[in-house]
Order: sequence, then C-alpha cells, then structure tokens
Amino acid sequence: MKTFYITTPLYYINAQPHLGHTYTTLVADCLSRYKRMQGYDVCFLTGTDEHGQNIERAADSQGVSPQVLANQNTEAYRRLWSQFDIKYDSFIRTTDDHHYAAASQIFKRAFDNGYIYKGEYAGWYCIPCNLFASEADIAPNCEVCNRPTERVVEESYFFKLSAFQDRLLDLYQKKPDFINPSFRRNEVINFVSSGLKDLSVSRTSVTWGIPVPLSGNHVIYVWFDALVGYLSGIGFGDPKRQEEFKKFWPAQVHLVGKDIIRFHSVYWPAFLLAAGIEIPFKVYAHGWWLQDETKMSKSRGNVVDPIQLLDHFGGDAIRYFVLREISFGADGNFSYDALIQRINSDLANDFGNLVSRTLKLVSKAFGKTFPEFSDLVIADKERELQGQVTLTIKYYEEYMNKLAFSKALEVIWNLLSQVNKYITDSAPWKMIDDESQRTHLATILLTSTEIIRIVTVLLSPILPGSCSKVWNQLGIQEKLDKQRIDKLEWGNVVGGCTLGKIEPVFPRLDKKSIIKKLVGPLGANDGKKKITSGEKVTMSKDTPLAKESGSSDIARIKIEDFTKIDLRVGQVISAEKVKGTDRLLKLLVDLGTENRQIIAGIAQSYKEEDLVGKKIVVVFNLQPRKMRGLDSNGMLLAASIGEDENPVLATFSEEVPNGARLK
Ligand code: ME8
Repeated sequence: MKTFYITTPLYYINAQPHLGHTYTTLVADCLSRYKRMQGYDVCFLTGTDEHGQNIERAADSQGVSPQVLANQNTEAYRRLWSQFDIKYDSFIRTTDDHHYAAASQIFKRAFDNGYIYKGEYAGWYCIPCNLFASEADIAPNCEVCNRPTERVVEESYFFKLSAFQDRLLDLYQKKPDFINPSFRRNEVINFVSSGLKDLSVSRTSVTWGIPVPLSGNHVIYVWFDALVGYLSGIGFGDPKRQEEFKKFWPAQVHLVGKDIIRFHSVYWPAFLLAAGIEIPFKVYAHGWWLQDETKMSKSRGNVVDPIQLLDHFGGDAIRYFVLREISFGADGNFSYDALIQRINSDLANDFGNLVSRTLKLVSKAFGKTFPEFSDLVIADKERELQGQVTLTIKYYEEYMNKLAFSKALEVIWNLLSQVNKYITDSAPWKMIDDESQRTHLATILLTSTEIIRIVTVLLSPILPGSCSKVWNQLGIQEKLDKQRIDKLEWGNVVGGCTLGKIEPVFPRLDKKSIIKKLVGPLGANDGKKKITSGEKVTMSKDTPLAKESGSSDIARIKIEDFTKIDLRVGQVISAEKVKGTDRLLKLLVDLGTENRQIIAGIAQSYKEEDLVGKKIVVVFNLQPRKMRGLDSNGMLLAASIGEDENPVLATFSEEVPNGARLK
C-alpha cells in the first residue's frame, strides 16, 4: 500500500493556539482524509515544540516550571484539535523520552560525520523565533517578526552549514518540487546563493532543552531539537518502532507557514544530509492569516480565537471558510463578514438547500425509501450533468493533489450551481401529484440525489461532520469514510436506500445578531451609582466623565496620537496586597500572549478575591517601572467618579478574549 506522511509544525507552547495554528492543522487534516480516500496508508503528525528560552521565560513569568506550562498548553492544543474533529495519527512532544534519544542520536551522527565543531557564538538572537540575526553593532530587529533581538555571547557547538551550500542548491535544482509554492523556492535559492554561515546549534545559557550528547553544560539548539520531531514522531529513537519509521520516512510533505520556510528548506535538509538520512519530498509554505493587514500572532495579540469561532459557527464552517477563502500559499485577511457570507451563501444555500429540497421531494413523492427505477428517462440535460460529474471528480483530484483547495472547492460549487439550476428549471414539485410524470419525476430526483452523494464524498475531507449528516439522511449503508475516489462513479447507488431524518445541515446565520454577540453592544452606566467589584461597567458617552469632557475647549489629540496607545484586554490571574501600603495591589494579568505583573492603586476599591478572573483594560505598551521596589509592566484603566471616590475598573459586559486590542 502506498504511504503518505504529512506533518504540521510542532507548535510552541508558550501560549494558546490561535487561528493561524488551527489553519495549518486543518489543512493537514483535510489533506490526510483526502489521501486516505485515494487509498493511501496515511500518517498525519502534529505536536508541540516545548524547549528553549521563549518557553523558559514564559514559564518564569507565570511562576510555573516549563514542564508544567508545557503540559497545560499541549493539552490546549490537543483539546482544540479534537473540537475541530482533527484526526492526527501521531502527536509528538519534544519532551517525550524517545524524542530525547532521537535528537541526541542525530546530533551525535552529525558530529561523528564531521559536521559539528566547538566554538564561540557572539551575535544577536531573536528569542521568540529562536533565530540568529545578522551581525550588527546595535541590536537589529528580527527579520521574521521584527521584534528586537538580544545579545548572546557564549561557547557553542556549530553546525557546518556552509559545507552544504552547493548540495542544497543542487537539491533545489534537481527537485524543483521540493519547495512550494514556486515563488518561495526562488526566495530560498537567493538566500542560499548569497552564502551560508555555520550555525550555532547549542546553548549554554539555556537549561530547558535536550543536553548535547558530547558535553554536559550545553543544550541542543531548539530548532535542531524540534525538527527531529518529524523523525521521532514516527518512531525514530524508539527501537520498537523502527518498522514504522522505515514505512513512513521520508515525509511526503511538511506543511508550514511562510515564517519558517528557511528552517525547513535549508537547515532541515542540511541536518538530515549530515546525519545520513533521506530528505523529505516536499515543503509547502502557506501564507498568513492577517488581522487588519498584519500577521495574526501571539505576541501582537491580534489573534482570532478558534474557540470563539467554534462556538459561533461550528468547526465545519471554519474548515470550509479557511480553505475556500484564500488560495493556499497566499496571505488572507480574516473577516467575520466574509465568513458569514460564505456560510449563508455557499453552505446553507447552495449545498444545504439542495440537499433538503431534493430529499423532501423524494420523501413526498416516494415515501421514506428511494425507488429502484430501472426505466429512468435519461435525456440530454441528465447526460450533460453526468459528464459534469466526471469532469468535476477529475479536476477536484487534480487541484487537491496540488493543494489548490480553493480551486477544488470552486469546481464542486460549479457543479452544485448546475444541479440547483436543473432542479429549478425542471420544477419537480409540479409533478408530485401527476401519475403520468412519475418516471420523469424519479429521473430528476435521482439525478440530483446521485450528485449529492458524489459531492458529499468529495467534500467529506473538508466538511467531515456535515457530510456524515448528509450521508445519514441519504440512508446509504456503506460508511462514508470507506468511500474511495477511484470507485466514485455515476450509478444508482441510493435506489432502495431508506432516508434518514431530513434536517437542515447548515442553518442560515443572522449576520446582525451574530456580529452583535461577537463585538458586544456598548452598555451604559449613569455614573452616579457606586459600582461594586462584582458588577460590570462599560464605557459609554453618557458617563459623567464623557459629559464633562464634551466641551469644545479640551485639548484634542490626533488619531495618530491615540493609536500609539496599545490597549488590551487582560484577565486577572492572581491579586495580593503590596506589603506596607493600603492602596497598592500586585496583580498577575493574563494578556493572551503573556502574563504580566502590574502594580495597581485599587486596593481600596476591590478585594483581592473579587479581582481574580476579572477582565480588565491594560495599557500594554507603557514602559515598565518600579513601584515600591516591584516591577510593574503595564497599567490598568479605571474611572474615578469623584475626587475622593475610589477608582472603578473598566471592564466588559460581553465575553472577549484575553489579549484582544481595544480600538
Ligand atoms: O514556529 N497565519 O511554532 P509556532 C497562518 N515551534 N499560519 C500561522 C499564523 C498565521 N497568522 N501564525 C502561526 C514554530 N501560524 C516552531 C515550529 S517545527 C519543527 C517548529 C502557523 O507556534 C504556521 O504554520 O510559532 C506557522 O509556521 C506556525 O503556526 C508557527 O507556529
């Protein structure tokens, strides 16, 4: 049996997953379901990258050990994947025992083969990306995430990347399909052609990592460690799983975001060549989901929360939207408008409506069981549709094989629009009570049902839950996940099947009410009433402060000045009195991407226990300062109603994710 090994990146566990991580994993899930339908023995690997300084620091700021943080956030990833019905075959954690063995072994092999030597690293390093930056006198910003880099000077083992320049260029030339899309290939070729420097592959100032097998005080560079996860995830390093490793390696495709293409198409093949292991067939770098035209990222805090999407729209609608909305490889701006539009028009109208009107007519005309007609009158219209089905399957496969998901969906929707037109033009509802039209009626309804059956199979990798509902309504006994594309041809499969319960699979959404729920209405407070810590208050133009400042003589600022202030939603994790003061509380606040300590003068308004769990507004980009000898990193927003009244925290009357920006 042909095998197909597909991987997602192993995600950092310093924060919760967002739509970007969900995207790559959904694509991998969809592709592996599709490959199974093509008859492949598939292994789909995902997992978590748990070592390194970024994790060490995140754990430190939350007052937990890196292992505790890793355990918590790995669970968040697993939970989310199960909520999205993502069916991976293997989940590798870089803290798994056999992964330690695998990473040490690869490091040792590269060393034994003469590709690793000891030296000293002096240069700049981006902690969030774990990327070495180019030489400069003052700290350059990271070329991937644009954040400031930090100085690192320490003893290090170096990997002789420079020795692989020609071999890599040769690889890109001989295997033009190795880097995808092709425009990324050119970027990588330019990078490699401009000269490769040896790469530092161990750290002594970091302890949270896999020890270098040659020396006790070094840990393996986190990218070297994490990339080996693609091997250990299928058994490398575990003597009992050698067969599995041999069966699936080399991987057919590593799916990654464009941010990490260099690690996968330059460093990774070089590490493998150095260790004498075959290189994967393909690396595919997709684009970014943007929010307000900038990359959605944990550190920027402009992320779309996948749980919120699930709650409001369901997993299948999100799967469909992300695959249909942007062509795979390009960037795309996330918008609720576009999402709701796709759900209502494509899913509810074009597909959902076709299913329910066809099956309702079948049940009205023939009862619960499909007729087994042998004398259908196949005319030109039906023959044309049959031809369209054959072409649709062909193009769908061609596009899916190229990972052109949006195009594959487009061809299915072309077919759906033709069937919808066929039904509308033939008006079968007018024939229900006419005995003389019985065969004609059966022909129309069975033609439409047959197309629904085929489309349901083709869509099942993208909409697994909804397609299985449609399948049950069709009443076909054979399991949906046992369907094979090469066996998918026109035939009277539903004849004799008994319909399941006919229910709408994609209910239409009311855009206004859903946007209102997502964004939340502005509440009002008369400003006179003292607000207790349990109540919520939202800012409104009717509050006294707003009235007072409504006069024309206030010093107005420009919008550019306002946008310099980065306000974010935070949630209080813990609160305690600062010793020796009546007014100050020391808070630990979850800002979505990180936890921060903030010292706030609100002890007289709020009891510590009333604050825990509260959503508040934080000035995110305020310079850190010391208060009573304690670091305070940010400021809370609160209103003071009168001169001697205690401050009241600004909070929210609707659910809002931690880290969301206020604009
Ligand atoms: O880079 N749009 O982990 P990571 C689309 N641990 N995809 C996005 C995205 C966005 N806005 N943001 C993130 C790491 N992604 C390393 C990987 S692999 C051996 C080690 C997706 O948690 C995309 O796939 O920063 C991107 O490459 C990945 O998440 C980065 O995840």
